Amino acid sequence: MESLDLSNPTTLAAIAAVAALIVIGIIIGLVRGRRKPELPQEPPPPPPEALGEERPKISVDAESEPTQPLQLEDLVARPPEAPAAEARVTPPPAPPADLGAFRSGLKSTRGNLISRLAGVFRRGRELDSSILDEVEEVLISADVGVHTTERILEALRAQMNGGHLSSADDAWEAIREEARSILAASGQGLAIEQTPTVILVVGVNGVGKTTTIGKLASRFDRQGKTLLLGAGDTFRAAAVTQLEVWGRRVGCEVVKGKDRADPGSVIFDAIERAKGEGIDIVIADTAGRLHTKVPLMDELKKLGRTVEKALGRPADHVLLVLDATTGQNAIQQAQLFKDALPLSGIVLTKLDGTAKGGVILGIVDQHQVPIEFIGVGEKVEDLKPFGAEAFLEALFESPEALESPEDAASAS
Ligand SMILES: Nc1nc2c(ncn2[C@@H]2O[C@H](COP(=O)(O)OP(=O)(O)OP(=O)(O)O)[C@@H](O)[C@H]2O)c(=O)[nH]1
Ligand SMILES: [Mg+2]
Repeated sequence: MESLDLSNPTTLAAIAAVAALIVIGIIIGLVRGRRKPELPQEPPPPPPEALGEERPKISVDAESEPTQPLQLEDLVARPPEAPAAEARVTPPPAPPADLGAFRSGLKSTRGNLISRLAGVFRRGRELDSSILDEVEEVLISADVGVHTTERILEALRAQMNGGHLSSADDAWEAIREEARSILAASGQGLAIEQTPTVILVVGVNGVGKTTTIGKLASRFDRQGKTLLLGAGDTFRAAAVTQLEVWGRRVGCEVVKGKDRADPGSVIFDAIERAKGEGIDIVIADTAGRLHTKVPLMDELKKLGRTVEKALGRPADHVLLVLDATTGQNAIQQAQLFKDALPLSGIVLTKLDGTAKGGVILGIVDQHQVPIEFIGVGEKVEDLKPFGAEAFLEALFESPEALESPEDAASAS
């Protein structure tokens, strides 16, 4: 074997190259062997209990279904006693607006109107024109009024002549349908679109204006609106005090003037203040005055003009309060107020009393002014938005419903 010539530079260079390759190989081997431990470790998945600790707001339900991807709603805190399954139940559709209130409020009406109509349409009776005379008598005695009674009879007659009434149920349905079309524009609610929205509340003495204002203010307050009440009934000191009591109860301020101040100036101040302070709603009380005294009606017209001056437009809503127990008189009052101011809606109070609810049909039909609220008691929660369907449901509940012992007693 030939010995290496270490004096030869070529041989030396080859040896150096081989040595360098060996060193590089060793280094690469070392690096490969050490790379794994040097890399940062993937964090181990936290145990479920640790997750539970970190996310105390996640519902029990979400944790019991670990295979489900986490949803945004799972991160929303829920009270522990409200299981998620319950929270996800679709709420039942809202019942027609306060059917219960109408039922009890119209109890005497149902006793009067519906049980008597049920008597007219008793089963097996032949439907001839003599039946119309009886229906007429019942409707008139239920305060529906001559004008509206005639309208309903006309509808019945037309159906009868056209051969569409073959049973008592058909006749019953025809009356209900006519009532539904009379009430179609009622119960739309008061639009609160402008700031401030001004609501003038008018009506004769004692119908429930101030009480209605208090109840309305409470409703709006619960809806998060800011309110100012205007004590426009400056003729009686007690009227201002009564409004102040409601203001304190609701937590809103009352703008008042000096004794016997001009009602216009009080309402003007209230509107100016609401404009300055960005208040949502001004509700103005007015004196309950005798509608037969023309100068007092003139006063109301003047008040309307003052509102327009302060607001730059007429009052957004003029609500006429009528006492349902006054029957046909309420229909006449509506006419007089309508002549003084453009009425936008009616509040019919005291339907819990001896009122005959038929008057609702008469008022709306005759004056074409919608009913927006009904009063069924003196408490703050006794003002209900008028819902035509609920009203009809309660008023025209099947005659059989009256055969329950409770209703039979009220019908007698
Ligand atoms: N049963 C019943 N009573 C009511 C209802 N609304 C108001 N009242 C009562 O009717 C009476 C007169 O109510 P007010 O609010 O003072 O009537 P008003 O129209 O402001 O009367 P004046 O200020 O005198 O013009 C009060 O005793 C009220 O509690 C109602 O819906 N049902
Ligand atoms: Mg009053």
